Amino acid sequence: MMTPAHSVPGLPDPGRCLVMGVVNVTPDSFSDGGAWFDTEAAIRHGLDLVAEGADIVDVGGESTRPGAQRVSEPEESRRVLPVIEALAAEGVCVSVDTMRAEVAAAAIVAGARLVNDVSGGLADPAMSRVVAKAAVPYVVMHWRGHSHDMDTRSIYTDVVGEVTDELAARIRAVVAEGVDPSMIIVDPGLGFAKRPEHGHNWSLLAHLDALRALGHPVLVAASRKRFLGRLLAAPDGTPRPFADCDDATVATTALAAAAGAWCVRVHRVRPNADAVRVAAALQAARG
Ligand code: PMM
Repeated sequence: MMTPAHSVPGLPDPGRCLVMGVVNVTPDSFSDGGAWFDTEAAIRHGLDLVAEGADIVDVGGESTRPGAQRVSEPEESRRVLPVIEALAAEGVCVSVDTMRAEVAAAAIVAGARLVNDVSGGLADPAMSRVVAKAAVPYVVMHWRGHSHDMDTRSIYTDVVGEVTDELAARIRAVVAEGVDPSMIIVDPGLGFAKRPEHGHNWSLLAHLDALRALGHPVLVAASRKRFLGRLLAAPDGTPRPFADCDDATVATTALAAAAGAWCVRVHRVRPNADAVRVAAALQAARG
């Protein structure tokens, strides 16, 4: 069992794996689309997640579910900015889940302390400069293209080696744009150009050590992803619905925290916050 390898400037450091709770301000997200689309409901949900033990609340306004089409920049800003502003005003550590530099910049002004970019800087060439200038932590996720056709890009001969190499290339690129290496967090991008039927996500979860060897904190976002629904499929092969995969998510959280993940991104906070505490207690008992 391994403790998280790093603390990140400006973010909480409770000495255990962090818990990032998700607020998707979207009508159509992968796993909780529509539930928090209303601004007031999204703010309430963010505060509830903190009360349940979230260290960070991740606010996103664009669905990245497989096949999703993009929303416009003004619509994305309209969705996320009031929620970020209200949560930050309550003292919540907020991250903005966006691929757009303009949205990230406005979110930082509104109080976001972390930029979570599922494209790792590939979707918007201006993103790394915005992050560098604001000197905020930056989640660089492994990504091979937008959601509408990402499944066609999920071709690997060695998924762990290729994801690690491609993340290393992204780290070099964003550092070349001025991002401070101590602000970079890496994420294998479970479910993004990773196919449940090919075991890509399981291979990555089984080899978090390879990602940790990049020298940056590792964020793991397995919550309610398709590969869990497939694992738990009914006898006739029908995948388990997303919202019924929360117990399996908790299991991935315990295992990822035990393997040294720095943070888990989850939809249901309380059981996952319990799981990271279990992993931390075991680690402490081992000395
Ligand atoms: N997955 C989703 C959205 N944002 N951010 C990071 N860093 N890593 C992820 O794997 C990730 C993300 C899609 O899941 P959701 O729509 O269920 O929130």
